[in-house]
Amino acid sequence: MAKRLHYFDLPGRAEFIRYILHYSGQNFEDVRYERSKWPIKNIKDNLPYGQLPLYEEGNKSLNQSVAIARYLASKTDLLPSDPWQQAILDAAVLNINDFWGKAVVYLMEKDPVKKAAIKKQVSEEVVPYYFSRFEKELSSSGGHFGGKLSWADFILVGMVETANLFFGEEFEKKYPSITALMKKVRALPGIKEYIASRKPYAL
Ligand SMILES: N[C@@H](CCC(=O)N[C@@H](CS)C(=O)NCC(=O)O)C(=O)O
Repeated sequence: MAKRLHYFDLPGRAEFIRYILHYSGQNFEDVRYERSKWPIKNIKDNLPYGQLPLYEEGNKSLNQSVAIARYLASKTDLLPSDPWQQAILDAAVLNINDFWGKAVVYLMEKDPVKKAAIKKQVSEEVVPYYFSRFEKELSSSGGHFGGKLSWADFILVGMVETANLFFGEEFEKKYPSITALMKKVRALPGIKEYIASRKPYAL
């Protein structure tokens, strides 16, 4: 069945989905739109909520990045079968989402003075608040959310890479377990080759 992922030519809310697809060796069409040309009216108007990513599988389609990632993970070893373990990972994913929800305000702001103030607040307050907690959770459970490699790990890596790109930082550098997890995920079979073949992202 043909699989297609639509997003911008950016990591954002699609890179963790791309990672899951590459890790699980799936063939898919990685459709990328140029952010500078958005909104592309005939595409946006046909999206169920006007936003990307959108995932298509045969004649079915799904929006919401986390739902797409969880669905794809459920066909791999990245989603455990135990409901409690699943809930631990859902909580981790929602915590990462909460982090990004606070950081993304920076991207929306157009006023340069306000933008600089948000950047400072994200770097000095939001990142330390969330990253120290991610670090604690990872270091107390063998380097992974929930104790073993999962889709939640992929989401953290994708969102830290996104934050780094937009803020021009390496936010993970003071956090050894986050750094180690990023290194590990990027070296996984399928992901390693994808990263090697990928053009560097630019804003
Ligand atoms: N909760 C949604 C958020 C989707 C979203 O915010 N998409 C943004 C890119 S990350 C988008 O499509 N922006 C362009 C627009 O709104 O026209 C998800 O996780 O998929």
